[in-house]
Amino acid sequence: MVASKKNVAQPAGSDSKSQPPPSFTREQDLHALREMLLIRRFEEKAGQLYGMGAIGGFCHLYIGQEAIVVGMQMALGEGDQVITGYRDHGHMLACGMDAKGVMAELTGRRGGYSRGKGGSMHMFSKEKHFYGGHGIVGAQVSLGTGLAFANRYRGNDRVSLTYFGDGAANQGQVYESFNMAQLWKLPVVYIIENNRYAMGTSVARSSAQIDFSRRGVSFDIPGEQIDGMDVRAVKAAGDKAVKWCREGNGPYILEMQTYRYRGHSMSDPAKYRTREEVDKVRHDQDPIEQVRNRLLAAKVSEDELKKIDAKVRETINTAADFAQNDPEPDASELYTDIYR
Ligand SMILES: Cc1ncc(C[n+]2csc(CCOP(=O)(O)OP(=O)(O)O)c2C)c(N)n1
Ligand SMILES: [Mg+2]
Repeated sequence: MVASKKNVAQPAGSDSKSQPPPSFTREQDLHALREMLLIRRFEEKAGQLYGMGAIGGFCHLYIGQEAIVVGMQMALGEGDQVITGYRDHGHMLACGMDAKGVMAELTGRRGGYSRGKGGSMHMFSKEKHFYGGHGIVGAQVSLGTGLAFANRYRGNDRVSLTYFGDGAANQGQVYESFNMAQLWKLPVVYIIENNRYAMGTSVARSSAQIDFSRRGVSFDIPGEQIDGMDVRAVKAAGDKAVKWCREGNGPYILEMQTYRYRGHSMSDPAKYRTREEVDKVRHDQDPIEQVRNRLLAAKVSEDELKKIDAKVRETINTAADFAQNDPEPDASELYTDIYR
């Protein structure tokens, strides 16, 4: 995964092709570490609970991709919005949603964000400006563009971060959205999380143009390929793209080159890639290890890092306990919050 860029209609001063990402302060690295660990430990626990039968239905883990949502969130301001597909636990935690509420939704309990009726793919938080959680591949792209349209219409300066996968990038409504977003100069950053697979289909087998940063070429939407395993590169790209949108220049595309360590969902035969491929990315590019190593090199002690991990584990264990002990929704909830 080389962070090469083939840009179109680049904004001025954007040629950072061979430059290393700007460094983080120690505080930024510590923050990124905490946030990424929170997501990883949450997902590991969700995987365990699923194995125990405490979680039913679909469940898609985000392990390996943590640097993307954490880096992008560091580039946002209050009121900016986030929308994504079904691999959404990391996005919610990065937005500041409570791990207890997310975990309890996975287990179908009352205290879940959708009162236990939405499950893994369908949670929302108006307070944290998180608009879901969508199971239909690509559907969130037109909705995210709609959020940007509303911002433009209301004349505020909010930006919509619209996340989708390499597989979703081949859906038709994505290009209808691109057209309208550029036509009306809508403030939306399209973040394509290229984790190299859509279920069991590799990008090479499914995509005529595998440089996703170029998917906006015919609409004149600028795009960049970013090393999505390096939280500093993500944050720097996020800063630039969000600024571009906030200043009224229209949409921006960021292709985040990343990798998912686990299967597509909880049932995945894993026959489409080798164990060695997964191990190599984990070993060479893990987003959390990168930050840990930087912090150790900056003389942050192993002990301090262990304390951070212990605190994160405590948060996750509390969330898991809550999610297993909170009552299920009352039967009368079957008839609330639904279209009839
Ligand atoms: C419209 C639609 N078609 C097919 C599916 C089945 N499906 C669920 S996930 C998925 C793959 C999407 O892959 P990608 O966009 O790369 O996201 P990733 O799972 O890698 O995060 C497919 C085909 C669906 N949910 N919706
Ligand atoms: Mg994918």
